[in-house]
Amino acid sequence: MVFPQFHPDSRALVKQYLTPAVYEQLAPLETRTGFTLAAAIQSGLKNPDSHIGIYAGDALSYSLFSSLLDPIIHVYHSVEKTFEHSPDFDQTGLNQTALDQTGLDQTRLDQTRLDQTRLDQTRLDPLDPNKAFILSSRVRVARNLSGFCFPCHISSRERTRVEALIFDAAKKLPGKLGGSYLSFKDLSPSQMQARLTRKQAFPKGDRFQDTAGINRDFPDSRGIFSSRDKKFMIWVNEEDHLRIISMESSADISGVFNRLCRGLGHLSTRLEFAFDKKYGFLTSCPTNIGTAMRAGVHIRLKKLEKNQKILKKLVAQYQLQIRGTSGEKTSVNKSIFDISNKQRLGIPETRIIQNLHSGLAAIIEAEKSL
Ligand code: CIR
Repeated sequence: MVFPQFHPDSRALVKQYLTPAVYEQLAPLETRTGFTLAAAIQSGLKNPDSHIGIYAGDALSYSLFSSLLDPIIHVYHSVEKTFEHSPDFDQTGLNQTALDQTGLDQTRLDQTRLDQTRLDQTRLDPLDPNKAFILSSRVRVARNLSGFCFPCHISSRERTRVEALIFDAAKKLPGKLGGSYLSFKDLSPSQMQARLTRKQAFPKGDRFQDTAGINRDFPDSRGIFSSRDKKFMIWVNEEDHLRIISMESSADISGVFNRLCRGLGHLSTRLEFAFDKKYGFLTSCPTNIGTAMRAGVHIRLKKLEKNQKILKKLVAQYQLQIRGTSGEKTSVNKSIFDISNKQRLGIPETRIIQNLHSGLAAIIEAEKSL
């Protein structure tokens, strides 16, 4: 057993918390599916600019490697050392009898609660009624199917089975959520390129995901389910088995969230998601656990772009995050910022939406006042 050598310039959290003692404890272990510490830290070893530098290969990785993952999660998510994820959805108005009749056990019930959660739109004032700043709103959650390896460790056979299960569940989505599935393997390279340009497909993952093993066999068993109106989507076998997305070109973040809740509720009756009382929904990247939700907008801020100190202060105050125009690790284009929630773990989904809404209202006020 040789202690791994991280790049001298690496500031990855995995480098910080993988002490010789933790390494000695974890290096000989493997999960039931054979996932090891060596595989989990590959991406961090090969990418010196990693922020955290570790991925989970299956649900059990979280408990088996907890002496390394817990301190990373504690720091990244700014949660207590003894964190847990117990979403406190408002149960008022929940028809318990109806839920009992579904025959779901308690764990399944916890998962379906999001379906019962609706943001009362009257509680949230319309943001940007003149459509001067917000170009689009998007809410996504990541999910993995219980009992299957996660994408960095999954076999080609299992990945195909995951795709089939998701396809079966998606084709039963009712009403406006209903649509069709596009399998990437049916596309020629030029058709794939055209879809990528129109953002109707997702590309191979970045070098962080690549070195973690997530891109293996791409584009096999990958694809996108889209509702007819293109406002509800499921990315299949990207960084997680499912990325469930609700989006539209408007500032109606609560409407977008409510659509996501409806879709997720239907899917949860047919698919069992990997969930844990301490870590919440389990994802490939530990940055996504908990609600596994990112809710955000594309917003044009011409004045705040030149006054980023004010913008950064507001973003920190409301626990938000700025990303580049095209997402993680990209730059800002034409003054369009991607602003979304930073908190995901130990916070209910509805509070995430409310914080985002309040933060965006304050940011728009600041932009107007400059
Ligand atoms: C890193 O450690 O920097 C990469 N593994 C990416 C972390 C951000 N997570 C993500 O995009 N899901």
